[in-house]
Amino acid sequence: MNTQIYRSASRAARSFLYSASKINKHVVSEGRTAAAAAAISFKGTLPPLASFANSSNTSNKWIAGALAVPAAAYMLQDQEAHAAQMERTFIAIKPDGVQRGLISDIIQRFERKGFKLVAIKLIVPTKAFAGKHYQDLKDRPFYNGLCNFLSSGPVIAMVWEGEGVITYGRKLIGATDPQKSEPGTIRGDLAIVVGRNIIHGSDGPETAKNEINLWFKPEELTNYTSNQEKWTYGVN
Ligand code: IDP
Ligand code: MG
Repeated sequence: MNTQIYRSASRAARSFLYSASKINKHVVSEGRTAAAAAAISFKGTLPPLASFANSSNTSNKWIAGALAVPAAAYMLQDQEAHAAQMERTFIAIKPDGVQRGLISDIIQRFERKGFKLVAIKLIVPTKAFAGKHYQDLKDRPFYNGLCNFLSSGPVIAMVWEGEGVITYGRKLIGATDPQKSEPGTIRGDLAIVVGRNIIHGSDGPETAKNEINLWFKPEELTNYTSNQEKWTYGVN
């Protein structure tokens, strides 16, 4: 399916539904329930949405009654597609970043980019937990010291969501060795040596999935639509 057409169609459906909900909340909520049932088996090609978007000269009641169901179906399908598109990554501010008072600076960089925070907590990991997190490095000479360090104090554990957030999160963070990190990156701006590089970020989709599962229970991950999204994403 053509993503661009699909997105515009979904946007039109969403804005339609918003207007319809102002007209008649009861009818629309019934429509949503029906649409939720319909959406389970709804997999076909989308019919044109022009009739939804151009229906302003039609009576409000007719719009809410006749179109709430298909419009809600589009919206639900859009939410599913949107959720499926949106990547998540695990980001942690290590004990050095927390102790140096860099939490807000780091979070601000992800927020200002447009990424969405979907989980956050402050925890002191045990050494065994740190060992699990860094298990891929267990043969490296610095592994023991690294695990001691990660478990030496509070860590801000976070999950960030957005298109390309895994790869771009790593760009925001900068190279592992702060001496090689570009200015403008978190490690480039805020750290000097590799042993105190203040932040962790998942390095790929598989790692992101594993690290999110390691640090968070499923119920700790939130799902919400940010008000910014319609301004952060769009195709012209
Ligand atoms: P990354 O954090 O950029 O993904 P990794 O190679 O996965 O880098 O290493 C994990 C962490 O181990 C680094 O962030 C750093 O804290 C630490 N580390 C990596 N290389 C060295 C090293 O050569 N000496 C000491 N610590 C290191
Ligand atoms: Mg790594």
